[in-house]
Amino acid sequence: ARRTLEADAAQRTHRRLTTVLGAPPAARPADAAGDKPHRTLYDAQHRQELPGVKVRGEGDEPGQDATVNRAYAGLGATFDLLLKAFGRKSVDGNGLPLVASVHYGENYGNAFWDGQQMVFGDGDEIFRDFTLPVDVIAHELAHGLTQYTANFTYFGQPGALNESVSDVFGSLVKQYVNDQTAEQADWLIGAGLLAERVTGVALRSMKAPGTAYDDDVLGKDPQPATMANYVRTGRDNGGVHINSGIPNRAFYLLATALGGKAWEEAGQIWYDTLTGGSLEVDASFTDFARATVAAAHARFGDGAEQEALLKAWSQVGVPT
Ligand code: ASN
Ligand code: ZN
Repeated sequence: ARRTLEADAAQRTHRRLTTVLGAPPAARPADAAGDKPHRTLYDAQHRQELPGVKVRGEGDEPGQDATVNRAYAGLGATFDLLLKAFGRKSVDGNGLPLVASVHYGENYGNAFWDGQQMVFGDGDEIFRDFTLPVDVIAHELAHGLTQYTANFTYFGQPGALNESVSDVFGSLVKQYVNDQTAEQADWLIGAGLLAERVTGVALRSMKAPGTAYDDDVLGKDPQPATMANYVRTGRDNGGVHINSGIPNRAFYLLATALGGKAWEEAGQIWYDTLTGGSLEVDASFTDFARATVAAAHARFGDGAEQEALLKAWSQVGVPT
């Protein structure tokens, strides 16, 4: 926590200097200074045109639509974690307004970040409403965070890193909302999203990749837990939602080895890595792992963090 405060102080100093030097203010609404969220929710009314009809703006009271209210709260929770844990003002670090559309399409069984906003479907025969799990909301918003930082190319290993970063911050937001330690967390992504008829507990498990579901319709969770089982495929952009299991588990191993609130140390290391500017957009797992080691060293020095990190990457078979 001490080092977080130091980082905050450095950032404040930087901002002051920037102000003195007269950098032009970035374009954003006058009421969005960046330390408060600026959320706008739209109802796509089951069409596939974005954004749809505006149904809730920042500060508006909750309405009748629980989906809108969950999305609004989930965006707020993600914004809060970024600000309180990492001193970051919204996903771009500059108070970016957060936009989401719900009720997208008919029986739409997915959610996504389209490069500018979040989009949530109501689900189908396999998935329920995609706003139900807060980690899924945070996952989509974290694609925006990645876009504004490391910007990992959405294919193969950098694509799996892109997906994994969204799962990591998705899980951290859920743990933050529930005030859970790493030991208390379930490390599931999308718990409660699977329809009743599906045999499974979630979309993915960071703790035990490959065990989230095993179902007649959905098939078996295809995620590997280590490099030995890395999946080479052309599907899913080269398995971005599959091989993300490997860095996901590395994060879980680190966070539980360190104990306490996962965003304080493990999350800080991932955040520093993502925002550190040392990674190429086509980073491999090893590039990323080495960058986490450098980030941990810069923030925490030689110590338990460094040791636990090297062990975590070794356990999932990623060479550092
Ligand atoms: N829900 C998915 C995701 O955010 C959508 C996609 O495949 N890009 O990863
Ligand atoms: Zn994703």
